[in-house]
Amino acid sequence: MNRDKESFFITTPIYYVNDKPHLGTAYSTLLADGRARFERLVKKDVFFLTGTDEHGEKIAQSAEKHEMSAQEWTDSMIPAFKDLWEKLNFSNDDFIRTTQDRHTVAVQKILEELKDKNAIYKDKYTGWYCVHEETHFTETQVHQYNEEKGKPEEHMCPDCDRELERVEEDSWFFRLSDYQDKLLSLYEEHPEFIEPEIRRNEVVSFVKGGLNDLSISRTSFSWGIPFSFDEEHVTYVWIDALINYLTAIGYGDESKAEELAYRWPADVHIVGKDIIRFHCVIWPAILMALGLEVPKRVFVHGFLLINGKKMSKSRGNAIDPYDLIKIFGSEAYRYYFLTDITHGADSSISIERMAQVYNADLANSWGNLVSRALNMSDKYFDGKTPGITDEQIQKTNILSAKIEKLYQPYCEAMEEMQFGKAAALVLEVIDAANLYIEQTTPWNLAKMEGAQEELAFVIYNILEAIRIVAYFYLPFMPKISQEVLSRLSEHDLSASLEDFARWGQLKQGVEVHKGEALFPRLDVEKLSLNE
Ligand code: ME8
Repeated sequence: MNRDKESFFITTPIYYVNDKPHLGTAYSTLLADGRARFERLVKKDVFFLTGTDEHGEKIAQSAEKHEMSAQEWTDSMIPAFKDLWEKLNFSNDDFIRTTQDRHTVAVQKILEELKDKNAIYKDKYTGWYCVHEETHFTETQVHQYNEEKGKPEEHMCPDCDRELERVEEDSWFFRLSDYQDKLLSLYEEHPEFIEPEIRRNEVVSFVKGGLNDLSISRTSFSWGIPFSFDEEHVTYVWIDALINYLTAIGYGDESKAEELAYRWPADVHIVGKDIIRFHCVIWPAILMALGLEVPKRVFVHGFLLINGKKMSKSRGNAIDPYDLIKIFGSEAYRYYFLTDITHGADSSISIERMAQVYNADLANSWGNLVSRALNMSDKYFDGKTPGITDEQIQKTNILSAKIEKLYQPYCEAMEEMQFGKAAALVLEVIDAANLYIEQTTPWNLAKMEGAQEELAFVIYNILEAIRIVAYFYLPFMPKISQEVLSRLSEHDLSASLEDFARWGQLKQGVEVHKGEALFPRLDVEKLSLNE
């Protein structure tokens, strides 16, 4: 917590532990990481939260299948998440697990608060429950879905078409039906609360259709957080899960009251389109009931499709993120998923496309530029960056002019989660620098008598463009950017993006390290996941 700076609190969904992390969950986390890294560059005080959702019937059933206790089972799944997140260089500031004590404290306190405020009540619940989706459905919803399918006698889940469980038990209910008007006003007064617009429209029409009170406790199993005032009841896993966003910033811990006030409301919750009702309807209603502010924004991303089809193990089209990392490396993995996908929409991904992007943007453009420039600097200036006059630095050239126009639109695109647009702006500078090399032909200048000053000017400009581009690429490829900067003897990366991007700061006469090729070209014909 640094109160001199503006807080920026960003979250991912917390993932169920009964599945290994996969392309989809890695994607949500990557989007949050790209944004978190950008916000750190513009000097916000970022708190980036991710973690795991470990309670509920689905997890309890998985544990039983594996002949483990629920806690043993969830513990055994954590390393897979931590390992992949580390491989992809995610910079989360916390990793919350809903089985941690701090979370039990926060959930129980919130339930007590909701009870004190008369926002919850006890009644009988009869209805249907989907264990896979961890979602309740009313008689009408189930009937309507199955009738539309032409099988009115069946009780399949409207979301995933699996068999539903009949539930008849005592339950605590949250008065969600009280919040219809308040939620509709929220969407209207703050259209930015749900982005993109297509998802906002979906939520608005859902809420306009009417809201039922929500069952928030279960008595039929015990793997959950017990209500402190009614211990037979465990908390409905979605209520438990949503509260993680408050637990992590200190809800329920008196000593962290200041941090809570500083961090809340969250700036962005990143979620997939499958969980918008929880985040855009139930969550703000709970917060309203508690008298807390609602998050500033829920950014909803689409689903990744593999060659146009939904990815799933049963279809056999799932791609293991580790296989992609093996072929492309984790930095190119990040670059591809951050830049080649329209983040609000469903997007097809493929290895072939990934290889194309890798070869075009990374091997031929960025990698090639760095390698040519560093080689020339090494060759013509004795392994050092060239020295030039102040007058030359001030002289506008095609590259400094381009860089001057980069900061503003790049930041706007990053703030809108349009990472592809932001990266395309950076790539324009790289293309311009490669063209500048072709046009200025430093190799000819090197042979020409009296052209030494001009040669120094040209190489300086190219290296300066590289220095600045590397900084703009930090949210996308942090390791490669750091590597490029260190090859230019640039080790202090603490400046703000705006300061760092000011033309003319390349250190003169410092060592340049040629290094290995950053992105060796891939032979697309020979690519195979089984290599
Ligand atoms: O829903 N493409 O956890 P979960 C893109 N525990 N993203 C995908 C995806 C795909 N094909 N498949 C999954 C839960 N995701 C709850 C969340 S939050 C308080 C509780 C991403 O493990 C997407 O973000 O099922 C989706 O929302 C999330 O994984 C679901 O993860």
